[in-house]
Amino acid sequence: MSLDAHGIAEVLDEIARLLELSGENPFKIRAYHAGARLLETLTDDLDALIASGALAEKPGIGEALADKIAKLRKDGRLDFLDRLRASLPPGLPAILGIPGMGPKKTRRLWQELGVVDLAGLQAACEQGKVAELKGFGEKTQAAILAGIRNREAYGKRHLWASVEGVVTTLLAGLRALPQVARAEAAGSFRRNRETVGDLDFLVASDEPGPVMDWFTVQPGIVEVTARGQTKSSVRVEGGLQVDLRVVPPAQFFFALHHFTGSKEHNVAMRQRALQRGLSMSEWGFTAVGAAEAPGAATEADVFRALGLPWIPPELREGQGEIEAAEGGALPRLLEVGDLRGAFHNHTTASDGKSTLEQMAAAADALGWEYLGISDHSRTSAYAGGLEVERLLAQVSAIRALNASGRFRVRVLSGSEVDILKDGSLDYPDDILAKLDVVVASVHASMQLDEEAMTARIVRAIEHPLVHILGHSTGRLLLQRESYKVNLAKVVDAAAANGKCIELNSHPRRLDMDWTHWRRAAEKGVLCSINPDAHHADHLAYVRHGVAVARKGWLTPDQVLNTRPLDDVLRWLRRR
Ligand code: DGT
Ligand code: CA
Ligand code: CA
Ligand code: ZN
Repeated sequence: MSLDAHGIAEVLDEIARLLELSGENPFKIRAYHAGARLLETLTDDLDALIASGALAEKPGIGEALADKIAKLRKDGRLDFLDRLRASLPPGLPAILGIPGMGPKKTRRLWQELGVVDLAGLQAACEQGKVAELKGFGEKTQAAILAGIRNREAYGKRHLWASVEGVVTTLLAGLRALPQVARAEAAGSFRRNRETVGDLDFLVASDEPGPVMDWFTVQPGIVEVTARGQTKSSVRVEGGLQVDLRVVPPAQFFFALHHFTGSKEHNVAMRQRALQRGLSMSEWGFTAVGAAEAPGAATEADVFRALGLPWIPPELREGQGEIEAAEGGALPRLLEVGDLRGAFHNHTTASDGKSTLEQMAAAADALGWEYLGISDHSRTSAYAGGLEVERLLAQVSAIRALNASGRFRVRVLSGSEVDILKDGSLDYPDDILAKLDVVVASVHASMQLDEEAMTARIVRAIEHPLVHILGHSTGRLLLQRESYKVNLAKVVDAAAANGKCIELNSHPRRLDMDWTHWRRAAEKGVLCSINPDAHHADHLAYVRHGVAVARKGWLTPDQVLNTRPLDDVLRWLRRR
């Protein structure tokens, strides 16, 4: 894969670090760093500079470096870099990831203590050897140890929902600065990925200095890892990295598009631009031929220049969105306001924290027409699963509540019935038949092999009294993998039996995963956006489900709980 100017700058910085580890002479090292800075701030078109030979004329570049940049631009890799890496102990570069451990210090620990990897570094610190080295001391040694222990937290991804607060706070703060014309969060956050690696903020301003000053001293920042005129990076509590880039207002929408990504989407857009005689980068368009390069006063202008309508960020995953946009076939994506209710929610009868009445009141407050109550079934005893008598008592209570007229919402009696190990259900048919809505879920025996698990779930889907398959993979994001299941077969079974698959909106579940919905919907499978609420406040989780549904290209008519009450009742009763 070819690299853009920023990608190449990162490689040049890496080369500089590795050269420093090798003990190379400082002039050589400085040249690579200088090359990286030049590329980061390049306003000319890189391809044109390479083609004309003008790159080698730039201050501090020279023929050799220009040659390496051209190779990186073309192939995305360098033999030179591979050889450089191979010449060093393979565990050494990882030490550079520890805060405060630059190449110089790392080289000294290697040369003087024989430290060649993180495990060796940790041992040396624990034995007190690092503190004894000239220029290190107790404090540095303690900081290195803390850094090693934090590494795991720093390396991980973060739930979308858990970083939303940081985004909201920083955006509000940035937008309030007098120097800031615009501010947005780009990257995977803007694309509604269910987890994010880091946050990418973009600001339009002619005065980056004060913006960076403000950004790097915000409360909650535990470390400033880079502080520059155009880009700064910090870490906040929990290890989340936050990047801020400040660009001149005229570049803002190009940069916003670029740093929203995805990489795959960007590559496809760049190819399309080239076919139209435009070279595209995060700085803007450059005309390759005689044509004039258009600017952009909105993000839609960027797409318009390539003959496309604006593509919602959620769809920019390089999965055919450009073709769909070209053919006028972009979907009208689901919105939270399209929802008229939901089916999978718990109460204090099982493991919920809110009563039936509190749940109904919360649904009323959202203006919902219907609210499904589906508490756990008897086998899920750990979760207060209901014995048959208690379930029947709840059915009567719900009937009475609806008759009382206390709430506008129509409460539907239901169950989240366990799919037992063999695929049978946790209540007999005559009991299930009394319920308005039956959600069937796997909660135990998750270790089955793929074939057995798939057969188990398919059997539940085929059960005539089941309406909806609950959280279809059992995953807990960043905590527990999906159980082994062939989702293509599950989707086919749902299609063949006219069943609905849930999009569980709990921010740690969000399954079925967004990558499966487009195909499922094309096969006619209905989606149900369910909050799986265990508290009245959790009904609002549906917005996370909607975010993922949008990534899955879902339109309102492909989602059961956009339909009015009468249609929903008809659909539920047709079994
Ligand atoms: P993340 O942070 O792992 O959740 O995912 P992203 O998509 O936020 O990725 P990130 O933070 O590395 O970069 C933000 C965007 O910048 C990415 O979606 C596309 C753009 N970008 C970054 N590096 C490259 C690159 O080498 N080539 C291209 N075409 N775009 C890139
Ligand atoms: Ca990111
Ligand atoms: Ca980033
Ligand atoms: Zn469940």
